[in-house]
Amino acid sequence: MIPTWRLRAAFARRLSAMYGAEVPAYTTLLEVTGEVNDEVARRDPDVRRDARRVAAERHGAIRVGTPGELRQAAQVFAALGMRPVGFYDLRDAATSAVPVVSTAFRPVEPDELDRNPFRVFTSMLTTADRRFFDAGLQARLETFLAGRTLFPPELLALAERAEREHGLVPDQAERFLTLAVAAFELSPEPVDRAWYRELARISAVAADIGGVTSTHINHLTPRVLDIDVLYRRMADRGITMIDEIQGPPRWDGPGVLLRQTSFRALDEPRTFREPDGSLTTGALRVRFGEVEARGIALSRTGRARYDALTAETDRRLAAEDGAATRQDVARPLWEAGFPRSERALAAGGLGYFTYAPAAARPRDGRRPPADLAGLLEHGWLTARPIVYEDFLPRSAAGIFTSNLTGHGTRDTARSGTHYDGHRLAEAIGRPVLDPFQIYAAQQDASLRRALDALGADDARRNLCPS
Ligand code: OOG
Ligand code: NI
Repeated sequence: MIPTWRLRAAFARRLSAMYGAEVPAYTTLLEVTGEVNDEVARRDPDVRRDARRVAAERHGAIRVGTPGELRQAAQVFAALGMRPVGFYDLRDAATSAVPVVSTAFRPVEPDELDRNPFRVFTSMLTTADRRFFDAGLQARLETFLAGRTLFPPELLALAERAEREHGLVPDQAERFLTLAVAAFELSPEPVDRAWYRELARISAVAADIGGVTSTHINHLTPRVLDIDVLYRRMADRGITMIDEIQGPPRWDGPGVLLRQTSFRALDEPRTFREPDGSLTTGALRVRFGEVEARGIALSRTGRARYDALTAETDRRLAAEDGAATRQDVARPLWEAGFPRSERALAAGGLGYFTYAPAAARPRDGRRPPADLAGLLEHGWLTARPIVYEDFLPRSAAGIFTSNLTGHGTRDTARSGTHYDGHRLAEAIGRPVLDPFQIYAAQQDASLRRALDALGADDARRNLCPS
């Protein structure tokens, strides 16, 4: 039996090989990422511990058209031990027309993340949203989508079995992986020129999703340990990067959440069916390569602080009117408004950590203090950061938009169809998990164990009330 995590690792590996063959610049990105990661790991023993996980770490992005397609994608990912986590509404987060709502499929348990953390950011077109599609176009779009098959029945049957039995026997695993990777390859099927163009006028994303008869991996993203060095090296190799690194600035304090950047989408040859029925060769520019640096997961309080700093950076940047970069404006704000050390982040309840009794804790009969700050400061507990495993809506919207050719159109006088995590869960037919709850549960369990081991009864009552 090939267990779930081996299926996931093999899928990620094969998808990466397939995408490298389709988009050669992605292979360059992997090379440079590998170089940078080796250099950082040589310097930093802390990082070396995670090097194996980081070297294999990728996220992908796919886009589907309907709740039915999303449900099927969820079935394929369930076979790989990946569950929907988080709800992202990109319709309002983007300045251009991005008519989608999204979730991320990923492993949830810490040991599963350690084995292979592969995740896929998955977006669904909101065809009923009147800001983008009128009733006539909605109906034609839905008819078009209802007529296509993204995932063949044999793939879905194998996925159901893999989910039920927590793995597959080797022959079936091979068949499942072949079909699953093929479902995300770029299709040679001709693109209907007039239909694609009609959708692209409204939104390039809508055309990429609903203008073709299949889905494809949109990008794959390796994890890099120094994204600023990587950004410069890619530029040195002559690859055009987007203007900035998205997310928190580089600064002299703990790295948190997620910093991402990408190279611009490249022309890819595609076959078109012209209005007169003839076949021609043209190009579409939708797929790209992205890279990311992952930092510490933030609690709701920490996230609110991050969002406030981001909003303040926006305000000041607008006031500077082009005289300063985002990085220049953000850094001093962070230095004034964000904890400068991991310990302060932990003690302030802004970030998530796993806690353990310190090996060198006081053994002179003193009682451990009742508060987290005291336990850390006086050497009773050690705190190890929990890595942020999710995404940022604003960066996601930025990634979408920076790679679109046109801005599209949106009728802002109309209101959008309402979507939230519950509605998305109904569409998927599976619960959409709350990322904050996942991190908090992991942190709380470690803290409880550590305090019990220390016999820190006061702290236990104070910090773990339940
Ligand atoms: C997904 C964009 C979001 C990220 O890393 O934030 C994303 C897409 O372009 O389909 O992948
Ligand atoms: Ni991405």
